Amino acid sequence: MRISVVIPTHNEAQSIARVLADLPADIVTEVLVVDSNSTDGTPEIAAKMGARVLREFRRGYGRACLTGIANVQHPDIVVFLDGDYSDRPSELPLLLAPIIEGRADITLGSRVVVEQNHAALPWHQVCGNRLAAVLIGLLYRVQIRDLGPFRAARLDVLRALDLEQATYGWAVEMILKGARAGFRIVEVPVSYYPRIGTSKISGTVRGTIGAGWYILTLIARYYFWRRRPLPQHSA
Ligand SMILES: Nc1nc2c(ncn2[C@@H]2O[C@H](COP(=O)(O)OP(=O)(O)OP(=O)(O)O)[C@@H](O)[C@H]2O)c(=O)[nH]1
Ligand SMILES: [Mg+2]
Repeated sequence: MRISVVIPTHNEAQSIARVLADLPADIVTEVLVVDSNSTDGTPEIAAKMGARVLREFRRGYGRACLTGIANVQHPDIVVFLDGDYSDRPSELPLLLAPIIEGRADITLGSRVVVEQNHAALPWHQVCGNRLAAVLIGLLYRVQIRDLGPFRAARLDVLRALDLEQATYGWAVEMILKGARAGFRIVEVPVSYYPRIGTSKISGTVRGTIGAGWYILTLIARYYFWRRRPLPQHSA
């Protein structure tokens, strides 16, 4: 099995070395750091540690992940991981197992299951993600509890979903389209710690409200406004 790991970064010089060092080298085939305009030496550190670094000058978390998907070198599975050392790269096998065993097409690292994680997750993020997860359960019949960034999927599944969300929508698009296409989405409990360095997205109440509103409207939009027919997955 070939495993590619995609890590979006924007000024994560304080943490990127730890993230890369903790990746299980015997499992991972390729590490792709997709960097947007860092000014703190993040890409240089990543390159020195053996990662392939891509420059993506357009900002947006989803954009960086999409650029990663477009540039991975023929993996069977793609793993998405943040560069702030909130997730533990050593837990990557937990995300891979259900896919390798043929039980899942997409796996999502859920941060709300492990009790010790609660200090690292601000209440506004927990509430926003819970609300989105409940809505997804009702409208799309996928039972999840979180919208964590640490996740994995088969490359052919990602390609079939024709993902396009370049910002906050990334967190839900693969779940919504994946559910509608009949792919199996499995949640896996993972550890979560306070980030190293400064927040770029949802560390603030303002950021969470912006992201939350965007995500909730997208859940409704994809449900009511079936813009494009999606490929039906059999088996
Ligand atoms: N390439 C790229 N990476 C980004 C961009 N914005 C954020 N990132 C990276 O995406 C990852 C997630 O960003 P975070 O700031 O941790 O967002 P968050 O996890 O919602 O918020 P925290 O609770 O502060 O951790 C980090 O590795 C960031 O460096 C961007 O515009 N482009
Ligand atoms: Mg983070």
